Amino acid sequence: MAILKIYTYPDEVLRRRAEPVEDGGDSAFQELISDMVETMYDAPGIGLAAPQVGVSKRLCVVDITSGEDPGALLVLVNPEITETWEKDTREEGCLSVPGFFYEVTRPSRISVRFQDRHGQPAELLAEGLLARAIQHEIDHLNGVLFVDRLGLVKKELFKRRYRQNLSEAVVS
Ligand code: GNR
Ligand code: NI
Repeated sequence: MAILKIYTYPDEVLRRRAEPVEDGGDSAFQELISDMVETMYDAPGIGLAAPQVGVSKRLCVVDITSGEDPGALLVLVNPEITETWEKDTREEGCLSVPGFFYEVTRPSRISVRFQDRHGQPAELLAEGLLARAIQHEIDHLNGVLFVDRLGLVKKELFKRRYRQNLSEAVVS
């Protein structure tokens, strides 16, 4: 097990469309999953997508209990949203955009089709924070960050603040 480096905005790996997983069964893949779970709990975060650790594959892990409930861990391989219902606006953050929190509007309930860590097909219905986290992670697999879902004015404000933040970090 290992804690992996989390890539941050504006790294290019966060912008790529990740490749479907075809080697689901092999041991290197199982090790990547374990390392991602450990990295998510260490961060701490409620989700982590493979591109955030520099791996451009369609894989993410989610646990909205941050490890409190051992049964709450989800490993989603090649996840796809098949249906959505209603909308909801809540604050989001991202381990790849540290220190920034903005309200994002997304569907409040979703149906997701995916494979588990052993390649078995599965489907789940999610709502609330779980639905939000899964959508945030699937966005990562498509090269989309939560700040891309802000309106133009807020997005420009974000970029300005982020640059300011980065340049301050260099001098101090
Ligand atoms: O830890 C995280 N919290 C969070 C809060 C609201 C909506 C989405 C998230 S996901 C985020 C971890 C992360 O960046 N996953 O990609
Ligand atoms: Ni994120």
